[in-house]
Amino acid sequence: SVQEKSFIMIKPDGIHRGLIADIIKRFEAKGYKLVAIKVMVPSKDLASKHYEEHAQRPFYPGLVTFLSSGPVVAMVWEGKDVIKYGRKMIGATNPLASTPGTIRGDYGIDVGRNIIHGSDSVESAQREIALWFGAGELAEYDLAMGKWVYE
Ligand code: YYY
Ligand code: MG
Repeated sequence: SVQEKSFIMIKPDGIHRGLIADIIKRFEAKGYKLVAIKVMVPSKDLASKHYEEHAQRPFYPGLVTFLSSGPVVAMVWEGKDVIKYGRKMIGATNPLASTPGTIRGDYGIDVGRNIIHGSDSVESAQREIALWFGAGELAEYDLAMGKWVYE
C-alpha cells in the first residue's frame, strides 16, 4: 500500500492523564512522519461535525460534550498503511476489549474515555484532516530516517 495520511487525535482524557508524549513516541518510533499538530479546545460545532456519523447514537451528545471540553491534540501522521496500522496501535473501541500493548489496552477502561481517535478509512481520513486543518497547515518534507524505515 501507498503512503497515506491519518488524522490522529488525543482526546481530553489523554491530555489530562499526561499521555501526550507517550502517544507521540509510539507513532514516531514506529517510523511514521508527523506532518501536522496543534492543541486546541474544539468548539461544540467542530466536535459535532467530527462525530457526525454517530449523530443518531445514544452516546453522541455525551461524546460531543466530552470532546469539546478539550483540550485535544490534533495530528496528522503520514506513512505506509498508517490508517489501518494506526488503528491497530490504538486498539479496539472498548479499552477493556483492547489487547495489552495497544494505546487503549494499556491506558483505558471505559469506552467513553478511550484516550485517542484514529481515522478508519482513506475517505474518513481525508474528511477529518480537512475538518481539523487548513491546507497550509500540513508540512511536506522528507524524514531523514525514512531511508532506514523503508527499503
Ligand atoms: O473509531 P472508534 O473511536 O474506535 O469508535 P467509533 O465506533 O467510531 O465511536 C466513536 C467514539 O464514540 C468512540 O471512540 C467512543 C465513543 N463511543 C461510546 O462512547 N460508546 C459506544 N458504545 C461506542 C462509542
Ligand atoms: Mg470511529
